[in-house]
Amino acid sequence: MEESRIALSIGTALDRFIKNNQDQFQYASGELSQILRDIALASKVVNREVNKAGLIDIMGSMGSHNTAGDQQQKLDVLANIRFTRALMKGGEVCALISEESESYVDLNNEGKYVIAIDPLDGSSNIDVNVSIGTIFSVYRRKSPAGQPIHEMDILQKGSEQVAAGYILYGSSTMLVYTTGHGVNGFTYEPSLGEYFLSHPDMKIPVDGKIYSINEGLANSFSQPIKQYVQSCKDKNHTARYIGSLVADFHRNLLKGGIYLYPATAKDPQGKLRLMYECNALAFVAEQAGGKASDGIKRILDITPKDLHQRTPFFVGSVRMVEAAQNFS
Ligand code: AFP
Repeated sequence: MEESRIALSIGTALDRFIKNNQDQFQYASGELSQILRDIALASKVVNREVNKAGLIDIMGSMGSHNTAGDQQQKLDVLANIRFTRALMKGGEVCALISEESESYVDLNNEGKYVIAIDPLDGSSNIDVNVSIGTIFSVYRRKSPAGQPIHEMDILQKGSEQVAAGYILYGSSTMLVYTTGHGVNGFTYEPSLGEYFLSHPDMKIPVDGKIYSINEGLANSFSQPIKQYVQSCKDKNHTARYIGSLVADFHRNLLKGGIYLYPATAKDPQGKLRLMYECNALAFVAEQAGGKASDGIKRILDITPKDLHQRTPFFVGSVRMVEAAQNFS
């Protein structure tokens, strides 16, 4: 009886974990905890819809483009609505930056936190049933509450994040986040509707054997990037590229590896967006003992000048990112 499935412990639910660890946070008033709960809740709704893609009319493109010029998929728009609503409800968040909106949204409230979010990254993979993700960063507002949002609240460096993470809608759905005290991963148990701690204190291997880069663009890589990729081949490393940043990042976090999106002829600043793609994953990577760089400097030290700014992005195992930098 003791060994039957029903007698086994189901582990620590996300809510309990957040509550138990609330004191680690410098401003432990419960607001950040509530934001994490809101993100988790919205992700469950998005997960439900993602799992139904193909059955109901939510696949395919809206026929419109977002600020980055990418075709908006129906699920992109749906995910944006879900996360925005969830984060607006409690009053903890005063401003939202999203891949799907040209400008930031000032919520005109007393909230102390600013969120940057890519509600559904890798969305061109939706229609072909490949993993996609949500990426989020949480910052503390700098200007006094109750006034209109100021540029200094929005254009903060990644090093000023107070929390960040991602949700991976993959073979299982996972929420991985950090509040600057290590990285913890939670797996969604759909029959209970809860996330449970499955990957406590995640650490990325110091070195790895996986390199993830869109080699179809190799003709337009700089010479140093070409040389680095060649060095990976010379070492018989494994090439893995899903084209969904969260999925590629997550695999490398678990197994050790590097993800690179360098400058290309089409995207001379790189393709990925600093504020709602790179910063969050850079924070998670560093908290897991890894490294994130634009090829020269630390991602978290870049002062953004624009909401939708792009940057070259090298992230993953310390030794691999350092080796790639040495070629740059
Ligand atoms: P989409 O959201 O337009 O699919 O872009 C995904 C993404 O931002 C990131 O998740 C991928 O790693 C990267 O772009 C893939 O870009 P390439 O198709 O140029 O390799």
